[in-house]
Amino acid sequence: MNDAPDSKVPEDDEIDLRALSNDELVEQMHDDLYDGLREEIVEGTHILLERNWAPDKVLNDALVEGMRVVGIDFRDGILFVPEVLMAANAMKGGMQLLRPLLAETGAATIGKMVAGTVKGDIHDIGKNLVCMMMEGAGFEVINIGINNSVEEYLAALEEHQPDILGMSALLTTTMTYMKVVIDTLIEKGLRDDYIVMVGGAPLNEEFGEAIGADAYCRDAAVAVETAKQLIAERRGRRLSA
Ligand code: B1M
Repeated sequence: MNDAPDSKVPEDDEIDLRALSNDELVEQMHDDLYDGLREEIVEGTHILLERNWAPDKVLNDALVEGMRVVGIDFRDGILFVPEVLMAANAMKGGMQLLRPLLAETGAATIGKMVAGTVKGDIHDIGKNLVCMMMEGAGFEVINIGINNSVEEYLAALEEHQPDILGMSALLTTTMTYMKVVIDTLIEKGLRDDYIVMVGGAPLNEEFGEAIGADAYCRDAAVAVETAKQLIAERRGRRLSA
């Protein structure tokens, strides 16, 4: 029998993240996210970046994938709200590091977006991801946070004059508020001034169409591609008008 201590597991049982291979580290980060360990997530993010991982690879492989598992276990009643909150907080720690790096990879501003989660809804991880990815792709993003009333959306649109209004909802009970915002834009004669993009787990293509949005975006990557495409189409129309 070999009594020598495992070199990767120091005696105080703390795992030395730096001693792990990339695959082991990503797996460990999924576990740490699940356990809501913010410091470990920040450290793991640092290490992967030091190992020259692209920021979007760290985001997708280590953080988003970890959060997906958290989501499944929350849905299945294995995790509860406080644990999910801790996981979300840990994820935010990693995202804080990645945000400026993702933004740096972008070229000059190619458009402006005001984005926020709708009234009654405090979910912001996905919306923040979309904002980060849009910044990374070169958009200027004004993130107006969570629980936005129609008045707050309108005030932000007036103040920042963006090309795009992005709305996020994670609850079936709040997603219908997107229609309230779009209908108000129509009432005020402002609808055609903005591209309206919507997203969030309970939405789908049909819902986006039914409420009169320009696009439903399944995820942050789709949001970036859709935004680029719709802005190009809009600018093309203006040039030919
Ligand atoms: Co909430 N929650 N939650 N939650 N939560 C869900 C959404 C839920 C599906 C969990 C479940 O039951 N399986 C469920 C909703 C059920 C329903 O409506 N049918 C639910 C519930 C019920 C609740 C509460 C009511 C629980 C309670 O109190 N009993 C409560 C509601 C509070 C409120 O908002 N008023 C609540 C609270 C919370 C926490 C506070 C604990 C926490 C939020 C922390 C935070 O955001 N700061 C939380 C979390 C974390 C989740 C889950 C587990 C994960 C959400 C998430 O961050 N996903 C979620 C389960 C799930 O979705 N699997 C759940 C990761 C994120 C990257 O994905 O947000 O989908 P997502 O964003 C994606 C795309 O959707 C898209 O791009 C993003 C990135 O790729 N996208 C857009 C999103 N917004 C976009 C906008 C765009 C474009 C694309 O515009 C341009």
